[in-house]
Amino acid sequence: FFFPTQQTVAVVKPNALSEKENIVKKIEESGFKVSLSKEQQLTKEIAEQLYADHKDSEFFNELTDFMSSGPSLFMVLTREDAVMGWRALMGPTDPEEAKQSQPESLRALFGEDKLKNAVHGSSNVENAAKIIPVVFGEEAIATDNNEDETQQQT
Ligand code: DGI
Repeated sequence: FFFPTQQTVAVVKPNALSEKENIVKKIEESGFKVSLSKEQQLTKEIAEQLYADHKDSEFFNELTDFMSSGPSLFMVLTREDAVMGWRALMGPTDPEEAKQSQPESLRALFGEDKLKNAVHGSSNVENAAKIIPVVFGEEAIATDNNEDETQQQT
C-alpha cells in the first residue's frame, strides 16, 4: 500500500520546550525526517497566521497569546503520509482523553491541558506549505523540496 511522501509542520509548544529532546527522539523513531528545525519565540502576528483557521474561535486570543508567550520549536517533518502520521503521534487535542485512549501519544505524555497540549501539527499539506516560508523564509521552499533518499539531518 502506497502513501505519498509529504511534509508537515510540527511545533513543540512553549510549555513542552524543556522536553524537546524526548519529543524529537520519538519523532525520529516514528520514521520522520526532521528536514528543517528552528527554535524561536513567535510574534503574536505569526501565531495568528499559524492558527488562521481558528480565527473565529472563542479561544483564538488565548491560544495566540500562549503560542507567543515563549520560545517554541518549529520543524518541517518529511515522511510518507506525514500529515496524518504526525497527528496520530500527537494524539487527541485533550491530554486527558489522550491518556485514556492513546497513552503513548505525545499529548498523553507531555500535555497539560487542551491549550498547553505540548505539540501542534498542520491539519493538511496546504496549511503546512503556507506557514513554512513564514517561519523559515521563502528560500525554505526550494531547498526543502530537494528530496533525496538519505536519512541525514540537515
Ligand atoms: O489540531 P489540534 O491542535 O488537535 O486541535 P484544534 O484544531 O481543535 O485546536 C487547536 C488548538 O486550540 C489546540 O491545540 C489548543 C487550542 N484549543 C483547542 N480546544 C481548546 C483550546 N484551547 C482552550 N483554551 N480551550 C479549548 O477547549
